[in-house]
Amino acid sequence: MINKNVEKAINGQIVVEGYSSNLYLAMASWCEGNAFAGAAKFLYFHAEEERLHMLKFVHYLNDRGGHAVIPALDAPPKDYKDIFVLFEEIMKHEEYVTNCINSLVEVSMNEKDFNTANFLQWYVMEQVEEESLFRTILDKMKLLGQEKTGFYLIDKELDGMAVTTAAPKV
Ligand code: OFO
Repeated sequence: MINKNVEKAINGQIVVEGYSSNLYLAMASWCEGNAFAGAAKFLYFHAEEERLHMLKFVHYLNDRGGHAVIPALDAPPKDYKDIFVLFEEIMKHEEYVTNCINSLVEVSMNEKDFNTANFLQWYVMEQVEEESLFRTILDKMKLLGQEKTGFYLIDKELDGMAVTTAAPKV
């Protein structure tokens, strides 16, 4: 039977992953509505990836004899000043998620739940990849410039990246 504090912490992370999925879905919708088809495609993929992050926690908790609770989620923001600001928000959000995962590792270690600590290593590495991915996108945006032509070019770039980097994986 999984430790109660670890169960509570994982249920908290289910909220975070579910919110991440909805956040990127809302961002994809904004992109689609603002003629950024490539960014929309990329973010629709990424929303799905976050849903799988949530699901992986749900299955793990239930497999360990806990109860994964499917939560109500806060509504994500609907509007963004421009696509650069939107990706800056993603970067901040992913840094927040990294901190959440690290706290979860801390809880599992404090409770001597080494199975969970081991399970969480996948997420620890995933956050390294996610932060690196979004940092690269922001760097490219800075290079291309935050004007119409730069936005157009980054949208093309994201269209290609949607296939290669955001394919759902669990
Ligand atoms: Fe973006 O990694 Fe899960 O939340």
